[in-house]
This record gives sequence, structure tokens and C-alpha cells, in this order.
Amino acid sequence: MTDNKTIVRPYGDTTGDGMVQVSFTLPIPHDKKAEGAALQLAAKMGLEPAMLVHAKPMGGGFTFFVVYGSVRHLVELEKVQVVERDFPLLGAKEVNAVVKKRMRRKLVVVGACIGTDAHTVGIDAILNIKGYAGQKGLEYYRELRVVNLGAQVAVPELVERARAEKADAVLVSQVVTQKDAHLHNTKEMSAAFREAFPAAKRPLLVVGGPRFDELATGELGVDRIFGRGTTPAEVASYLVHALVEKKAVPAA
Ligand code: B12
Repeated sequence: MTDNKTIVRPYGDTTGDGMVQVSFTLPIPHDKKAEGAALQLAAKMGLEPAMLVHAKPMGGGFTFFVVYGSVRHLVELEKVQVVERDFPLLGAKEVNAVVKKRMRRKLVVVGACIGTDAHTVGIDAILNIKGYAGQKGLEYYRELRVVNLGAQVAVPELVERARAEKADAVLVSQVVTQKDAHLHNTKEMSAAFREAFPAAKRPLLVVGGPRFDELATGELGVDRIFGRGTTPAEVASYLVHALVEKKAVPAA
């Protein structure tokens, strides 16, 4: 950190030396020239000087590289934008008590992995009773009714199931980001819910996965985005905050 502690540089061997390590693959076979090409790319990315620390052939015509070098860029902490938790973190007992008292019915959650995505570990971490990071999942909460549709659910099927279950919240997981599949699928999902429900009746739309930008709710048309390391308690607390504390939900 420098004087006013708002500017930082990466650290490697000595404080403020700017050292970073990056990895990438080039579509060329592994030889001396390929290693030179990796260093040229590193220099163009602003790593100066850069060292090649790892090169490994990947199939016939590709090479994977790791380079280590110093960047001149600085991080301005005052300009960093993140989504801070803006609701209190509640325990399961508190969540159940609020739902029971204020909704006087169970809060219904429908969850799924949509599109061709088969990565269910993330949504299961949030929903399954066995939970994640030492916390029980939403199925453990007595006042929540959880319908987990699993993997590769088509958007029309999700909309219909959400309607049939009278879902208060729809929780969608997207892990695969190839060709921005997570963004396209999420936009398709949020547009379909907006078309199928009048604004006042639309379920809360929550999407999660390790590579989302939590600031992108507006662009994706969802109410909240959760990223890497999300815990079930954070999600349960958010649902109570958004569905019970912020707006009055009609009893069934
Ligand atoms: C396990 C795994 C698989 C398993 C999945 C098993 C299953 N039932 O889920 C199998 C073997 C099936 C698999 C297949 C594939 N996989 Co895979 N897989 C992984 C791996 C190793 C771990 C993912 C995981 O389980 N993480 C643990 C969970 C707990 O973390 P999480 O998903 O981030 O979830 C947390 C948060 O993100 C958040 N969260 C997630 N979802 C939601 C939803 C909501 C509503 C909320 C609130 C929060 C939330 O909360 C969770 C808890 O904190 C990753 C690499 C990695 N290390 O991440 C690759 C990875 C995701 N897979 C990858 C790929 C490419 C594939 C395949 C295409 C491979 C292939 N060529 O066949 C296929 C695709 C299959 C398909 N149709 O989707 C790539 C994706 C690359 C990309 N850019 O998209 C990765 C990153 C590996 C890599 N480095 O290449 N995979």
C-alpha cells in the first residue's frame, strides 16, 4: 500500500514489485518459437520483464503456458465497485420465524440448472439439505418449500413449473460460460418470466454461478446475482429480505 492506502500494486518477491502470474494457451505446437511467442504476448499485455515458468503441449497443435512478470498498472481501491450484502444475515430459526409470522404460509422456491448446463453441484449446495460450507441447504428450512428441478431444464418448462408451484422465487444456476452461454440463458429466462407473468405476480429471479458479474442484474433482467462461495444462509436471508421485509406477500 502507498501513503493514503488507496493505491495498491501486486506483490510477488518484494512489496510493490507488481509481480503477477498468468496462464494461457496458444494454438501452436510446443517448441522454442512457441515459448518466444508466449513471452511476446506477455510483453504486449504489459508484463515487463516476464519469465516463462511453465510450458506444456496440449494435444498436437496447442501449448499451455504460465508466465510470471511485473505489471506497471496500479489498483485504485476507491474506484472498485462490488455488490455488498445489503441485508442482515439470518440463521435458519430467524428465517423460519419471519416467514411463518409474516407470510403465514411456506415460501416456495423453485431451482434449476437451465440450458444444456449439467453442473448441479452449485445449485445443490444451496438447496440440498446437506448444504455447503458447514451450513444446511434451503431444504432444511421448515418454512421453505423447495422444488429442485435439477439439470438441463428448458426455460418454458421452468416457467410452467414455477407457475404450477406458485413459486415466490426462482433460483437458476449457470456454470458453463463458453460463448457466454450463462448470459444468453439468463436473459432468455428473465425475458420469458416477464412475458409469462404480470410484473406484480412475477417470482423473484435469482441467478448464481462462479463467473457472473454481480453488478449485472439490470443487463440480465434478474433481481439478484450470487457468485463464487455463496452460502445457503446468504440466499435464505436475501429471500426473506426481498420477499417479506421489502414487500408484503399475499397469504395463499
Ligand atoms: C464437477 C464439474 C463437472 C461435473 C458436473 C457434475 C455435476 N453434477 O454438477 C461434470 C463431469 C459432469 C462436468 C461436465 C462438464 N464440464 Co465441468 N466442471 C466441474 C468442476 C470441476 C467443478 C464445478 C463444481 O462442482 N464446483 C463446486 C460448486 C459448489 O461451486 P459453484 O458451481 O461455483 O457453486 C457455488 C457458487 O457459484 C454459487 N452458485 C452456483 N449456482 C448457483 C445458483 C444460485 C441460485 C445461487 C444463489 C448460487 C449459486 O453457490 C455455490 C456454492 O457456493 C469445474 C471446474 C471448477 N473447479 O470449478 C468444471 C467446469 C465448470 N466444467 C467445464 C466444462 C467445459 C465441462 C464440460 C463442457 C466438459 C466436456 N467437454 O464435456 C462438461 C459440460 C457438461 C454440461 N452439459 O454442462 C469448465 C467450464 C468452462 C467454461 N468456460 O464454461 C470448467 C470450469 C472446467 C474447466 N476449467 O475447463 N463438469
